[in-house]
Amino acid sequence: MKEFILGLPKVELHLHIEGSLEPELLFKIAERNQIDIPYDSPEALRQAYQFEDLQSFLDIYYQGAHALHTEQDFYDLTWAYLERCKLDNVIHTEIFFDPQTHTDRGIAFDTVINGIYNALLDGEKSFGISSNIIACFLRHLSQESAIETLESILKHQDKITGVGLDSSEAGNPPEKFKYAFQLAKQAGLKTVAHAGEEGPAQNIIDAIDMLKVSRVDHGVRCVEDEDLVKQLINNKMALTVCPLSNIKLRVFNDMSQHNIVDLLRRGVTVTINSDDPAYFGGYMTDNFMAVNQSHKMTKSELTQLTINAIEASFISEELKDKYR
Ligand code: ES4
Ligand code: ZN
Repeated sequence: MKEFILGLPKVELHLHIEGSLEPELLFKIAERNQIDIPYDSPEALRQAYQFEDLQSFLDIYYQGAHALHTEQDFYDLTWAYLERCKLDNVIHTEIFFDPQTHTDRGIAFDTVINGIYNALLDGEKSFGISSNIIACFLRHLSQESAIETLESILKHQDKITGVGLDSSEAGNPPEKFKYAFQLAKQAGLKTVAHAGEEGPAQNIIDAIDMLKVSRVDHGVRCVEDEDLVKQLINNKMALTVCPLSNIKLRVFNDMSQHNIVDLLRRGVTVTINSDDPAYFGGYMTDNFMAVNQSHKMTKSELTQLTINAIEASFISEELKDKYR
């Protein structure tokens, strides 16, 4: 099955590019930017990646992202991720970035988007990997700040497909960003949001109703509301599930407790994604392998995960036809 999974074409819909920063690259970038890292080696840093919950992860993740300064840094980060995509047979990826993590410390929006975008263009040329960019608002910050960020996003709308919502879910419900998302939609951007990761099923309902999302990031707590699960099935609303992330952040105790295969068998449009692979211990193939190991899936079920991701992606209909 390892060979089948490795060879299976994959589509990634939930990947924070800052979360793909491996300790080795972090050390290299920090050195050239003359930033001090309070660890002796990349191995020592990796050892420190033990999390109790979402917030304990986010604290370390934002620290790591602060090493990124120049356009070259963002290019190198994105390029390293694309090289991993190639190894994992990822044919299309839709990547998140967090503009405010960088603009709030004086890095220009242009620096960030140009570095990421140029690497993606080269990834398409060299590896044939197609891609889209989604800019996420940090939900622990204000809606005002999100709207200010939206203005920058709109200046680069030729490179950005949609907006998302990430960071601390507890205490920052979808409702807080209703107006910012309305403005984004009016401008022609797609919308997605993290919901039902650590927050309740109600956040999934609100992301769909108030933020008009095209898909839900995580969404695994939908099972707490039977009517919602039925609605997700009927409306073919996709969930971008991140199995290894959910174990690392203790959303589930272990992989055998994870509900993704149950949801798949019930007809929910679930997909497998890597979230923050440098922090959670695995890229796309690793996530597929981990789920298959504890749930024993058929080839047809594994293939369905890719079909679901193609359908839920923001690729043009022509390109979808090519991938189908
Ligand atoms: C994230 Cl796993 C997760 N959840 C919410 N926000 C995030 N940002 C980066 N990874
Ligand atoms: Zn995420």
